[in-house]
Order: sequence, then structure tokens, then C-alpha cells
Amino acid sequence: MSTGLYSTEDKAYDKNLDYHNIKPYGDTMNDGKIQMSFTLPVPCNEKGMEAALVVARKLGLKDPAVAHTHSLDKEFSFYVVYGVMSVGIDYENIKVQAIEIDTMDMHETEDFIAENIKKPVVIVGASTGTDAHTVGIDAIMNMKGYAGHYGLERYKGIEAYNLGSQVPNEEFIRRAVELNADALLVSQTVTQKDVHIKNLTNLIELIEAEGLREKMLIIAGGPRITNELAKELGYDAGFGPGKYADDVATFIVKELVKRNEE
Ligand code: B12
Repeated sequence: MSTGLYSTEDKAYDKNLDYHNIKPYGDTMNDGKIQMSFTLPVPCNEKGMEAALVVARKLGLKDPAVAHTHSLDKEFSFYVVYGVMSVGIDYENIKVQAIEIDTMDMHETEDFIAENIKKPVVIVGASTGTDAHTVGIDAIMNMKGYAGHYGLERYKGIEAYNLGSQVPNEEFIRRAVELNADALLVSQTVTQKDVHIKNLTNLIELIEAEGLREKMLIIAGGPRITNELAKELGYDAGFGPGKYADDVATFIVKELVKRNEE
């Protein structure tokens, strides 16, 4: 079963559109209408609203309008602003480093493991560093899963260990070695001040220093993680929003078999 999520091929091209020059869509094709929201460090009043329009104009938006504003505090105000983007983008020339896989459902992955791997696949996951968010890694690993996708703990043929959040990278690696992990899943939600980059870099450096890099797949995930970013940081793959246990399970089992064949 393919969710089509990873496809970089476009199956539904509209022949009337010039894909070298497309704009966001609001009401009429290519009308360029967009909506954005932001906070300004100024009081919520007429002058604040004008400041919000200036922000939109400086960003190049035509005909900006404040659709909503409210006060966050005496000195802070929040704005939702509409506007029209006048420049188009060249969609044809956009390149993405997407993960090209045909996602299998849980049963297909179980059969794949039984036929091709013939031993339990050990997966160890955590939200590491200072990150306290667990819902993302739980969505991937917990038995009940998320949004109708069972988690890895439910898969026959997968031994899944969810270590929770705020796990120090050293402890994560120690447990991975102890459990003889085939794959590590690290979740990062907080990205303020690039804390996720520092933590993900630290993890990969520790793994390399221990001579473990080639022994396991290392996968990052989180709401602001892309496959491109993960690869840049030395990971095997990165999964962001809209990705589920079946996507990551498919990637892991197929990659393990591929590497075994090489
Ligand atoms: C719930 C929540 C909390 C809860 C967390 C409870 C828990 N047990 O997890 C609590 C209240 C504890 C919390 C605390 C904080 N939070 Co908070 N939190 C959220 C909130 C509302 C929802 C996050 C969530 O659960 N999403 C649902 C899950 C299912 O989505 P997901 O994580 O994206 O996961 C999916 C994918 O990304 C992917 N995925 C995720 N991880 C992985 C890993 C792998 C390996 C793979 C394959 C896939 C994968 O799969 C999932 C399913 O598709 C968000 C805002 C929002 N609406 O998103 C803020 C948010 C994430 N929090 C935020 C912040 C700042 C904090 C705090 C720092 C606040 C503070 N100053 O104290 C603290 C964290 C302190 C710390 N040390 O980490 C910010 C982060 C901003 C940023 N960009 O850095 C957000 C965005 C809110 C905001 N708009 O400011 N938070």
C-alpha cells in the first residue's frame, strides 16, 4: 500500500497552469492570496495594526489587510494578515530529497520481516537531550499508534523500546548497544535557538566516536525535521509531520535488507 506521501512525481498536473510560475491560491487560481500570522512587540491598537500592514508590505505583499488582531499583553499584539503575493515560483525546478519508498502497512511489513530478515528487528527510540516532548515518538512507537496507524510495539517481528524523553545521548547509546539495536529513532520537537541541531550533531558525533555508525540505522524525526536536514547532519533519514509508524518501519526493514545485500 502506498500513501503516496513520498512521491516526488506529480500525478495530477493541471494542463492550463504554467508550473514555472505558480502562486498561492485563495479563491481564484493564481490569485496569490496568502494568510500569515505574527506577533509584534507593540500594544494592540490602530498604530499596531498599521505596523502589521507595513510588515506585510515590506515582505512584498500587495493589498494587505488585518483580518484579526488581539492583545497578548500590554506590550505585545498578535495579527492575522491577508495579502497578495505578486511573484510566482518555479515549481518545475524544485528539487527535494524525499525518501522514495512505497509504504507497506503493518501486515505487509511483518510478512517482509518473516521472509527477508528472519530475526526480530530491534528498534530503540527516545526524545533525547533536554527535549521533554514525548507525543511524537509515542505516536511512532506506542502499541496503539496514532491517527489510525499502529505503532511499532504492535508489529510482529519488531522489538521496540521507547525510552521516553529527556534521555541523555550517552544513555541512549548505552541502551542501544545493550539491546543490540538495528535502528535508533531520535525525536526532536524543540527547535528554539537550534537546540535540535546541536543535540542531533552531538548524538551522531558520539556514535561515530564509539565506532557504531555503520552498525545501526539512525533516524531523526519531529515536526520541523526534514529528510534533507537529517541527511545533512549525518543521519540515514528524517521524518516529519504526516509520517507514521508504517512509513518508518518500511524504511527500516527495506534498508536493512538492502545493506545486507551490499
Ligand atoms: C503537547 C506539547 C507540550 C507538552 C508535551 C507533553 C508530552 N508528554 O509530550 C508540554 C506541556 C510538556 C510541553 C512543554 C514544552 N513545550 Co511544547 N508543545 C506541545 C504541543 C502543544 C503539541 C506537540 C505534540 O504533541 N504534537 C503531536 C505529535 C504527534 O506531533 P509531532 O511531534 O510532530 O510528531 C509527528 C511527526 O513529527 C513525527 N515524529 C515526531 N518525532 C519523531 C521521531 C521519529 C524517529 C520519527 C520517525 C517521526 C517522528 O511523527 C509524529 C506523527 O506524525 C506543541 C504545539 C503544537 N501544536 O504542535 C508545543 C510546542 C512543541 N512546545 C513548544 C515549547 C517551546 C515547549 C517548552 C520549551 C515551553 C517552555 N518554555 O517550557 C516546553 C518543553 C521543555 C523541554 N525541556 O522540552 C514549542 C516549540 C517551539 C520550537 N519550535 O522550538 C511548541 C511548537 C509550541 C509553540 N508554538 O511555541 N509542550
